[in-house]
Amino acid sequence: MPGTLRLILGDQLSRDLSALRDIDVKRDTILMAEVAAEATYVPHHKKKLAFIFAAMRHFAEDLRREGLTVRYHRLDDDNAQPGIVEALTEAVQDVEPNAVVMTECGEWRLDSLLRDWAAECAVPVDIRKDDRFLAGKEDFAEWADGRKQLRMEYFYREMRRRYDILMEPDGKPVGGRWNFDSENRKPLSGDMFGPEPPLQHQPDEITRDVLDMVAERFADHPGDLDPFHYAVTRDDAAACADDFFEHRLARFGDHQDAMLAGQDILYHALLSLYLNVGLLDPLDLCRRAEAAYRDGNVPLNSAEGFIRQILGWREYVRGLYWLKMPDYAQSNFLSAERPLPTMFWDGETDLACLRAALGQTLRTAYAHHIQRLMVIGNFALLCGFDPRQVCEWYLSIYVDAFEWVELPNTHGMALFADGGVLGSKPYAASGKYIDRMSDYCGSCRYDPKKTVEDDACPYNALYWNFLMEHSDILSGNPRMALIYKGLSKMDDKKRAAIREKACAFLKGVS
Ligand code: FAD
Ligand code: DLZ
Ligand code: SF4
Repeated sequence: MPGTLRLILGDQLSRDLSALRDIDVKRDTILMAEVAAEATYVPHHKKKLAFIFAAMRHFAEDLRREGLTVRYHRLDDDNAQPGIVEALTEAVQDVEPNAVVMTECGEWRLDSLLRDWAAECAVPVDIRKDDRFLAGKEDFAEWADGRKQLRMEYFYREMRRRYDILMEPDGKPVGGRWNFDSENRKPLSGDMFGPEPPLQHQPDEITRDVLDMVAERFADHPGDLDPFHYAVTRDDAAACADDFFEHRLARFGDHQDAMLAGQDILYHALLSLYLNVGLLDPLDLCRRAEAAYRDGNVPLNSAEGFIRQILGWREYVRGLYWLKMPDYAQSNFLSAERPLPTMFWDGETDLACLRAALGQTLRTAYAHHIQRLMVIGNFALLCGFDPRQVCEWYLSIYVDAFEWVELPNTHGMALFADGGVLGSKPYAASGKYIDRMSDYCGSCRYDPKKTVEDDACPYNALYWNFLMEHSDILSGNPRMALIYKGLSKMDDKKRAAIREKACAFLKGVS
């Protein structure tokens, strides 16, 4: 009797994935395929490719150890398949299954290809919900239905209630407030230089094989491949989570928005990559953060801040992605059309903050949220780079980047290209903000306190110029009222000087 063919994609490496739940060990076949189409639809960072392929190969080994049959295509196999659809078609012919089972795909692009393939398939195809997420697509659509504006904060409160996380028995939030964001912006302090570097893993033989393959086949992709220390198994990812809970969570809250030269991670988790491919479970991390607070090991602003990122933001952006795609990716609210300059791919710029954030990104395939949002994203917003090119860069370059999470964060949060679907106002900021939240400016050739002088910080003129350029569509935004009030006090001479300074800078950016 033929069994079922079960597809597992590179970001579905969870043993309790819906597609694996009722597996028949003796009869069923699991299909996993490293394919060129997924490896090259954007030029992924070399470390991202190595992470995904190494994690896929280790996961396949774990399944085999359980006695399961895994049909695994390596990219360097003789029978490598060009894409997931081709791998499926060949497997259906060879295995002759009675049905195909898969878990819905994370990206709209591949999801529609797979659904088209399923509609034509000779055997029944069961596409199951991805219940690793805490809000289903339908839940989110129901929550969004009839709301004039979608805002993460209200969604987050519902999720807190639904999962009973950081809640008092009377239904009120622990600590009397839902959100301790205002306590997540402590400026730099002298004792911040001390977090232990996060746990690093040494590549085993399987990973070393992958590293050789990536070095050979993807030499033209961006980023450094070596050294490679990311975890690629569930156990090692769990050790990374333990390391975060033990050494960094306690100060995550206070210093979430801080940036320090030479400190890639600070008190951040460095867990998004493991969550996004299925090696860690989001609910488990939220419950552990809550327990750490209740046991008196971490303050409330840290536990709540961390939980808000996962139970709130992560679920919210995923819900919004599926609610709004495919049109979401097409909008360009600020008509930004400048091509993305080469510095994004080679890191070469004399702006110290940008050089640090881009350099770290190219080296590690990781930057923390404020670097992504307020240094790189803010620069792209103020310069008016084409949102499609910016989004493609973010999708390529970060080890945790899958479109369902990358696109809302980049297109919506960082670039305001969606005109306010995700957030209520653009995250535009001058060099003053970066100076307040980081120590980058001290070693920069520019001065964050100056705007039009020769050595003035470019972010300053770009910021005011951005506000002037878009005043027709932004000045009416109530959350921008104070900023535009400030601008209205600026005399014409200063405005003209700022415009000239910004234009001169933009001319030099290519
Ligand atoms: P921490 O800061 O320690 O946060 C803990 C966890 O919360 C993260 O692991 C992540 O799972 C979740 N989280 C935090 N912020 C967000 C957010 N805004 N959206 C969704 N989840 C969040 N995150 C990705 O996972 N993939 C991306 O491709 C991605 N692209 C981004 C692009 C831009 C322009 C911006 C501004 C943010 C992007 N983020 C993305 C969100 C966030 O920056 C990363 O999740 C975070 O930096 C990952 O590092 P960490 O694990 O140390 O996170
Ligand atoms: C990102 C990625 C890459 C680089 N390679 C593969 C692959 O070879 N095989 C695979 O099954 N998945 C890969 N992935 C992850 C997919 O792109 C991902 O499943 C979809 O984009 C949906 O999120
Ligand atoms: Fe960045 Fe401006 Fe500070 Fe230089 S002066 S590090 S460009 S914010």
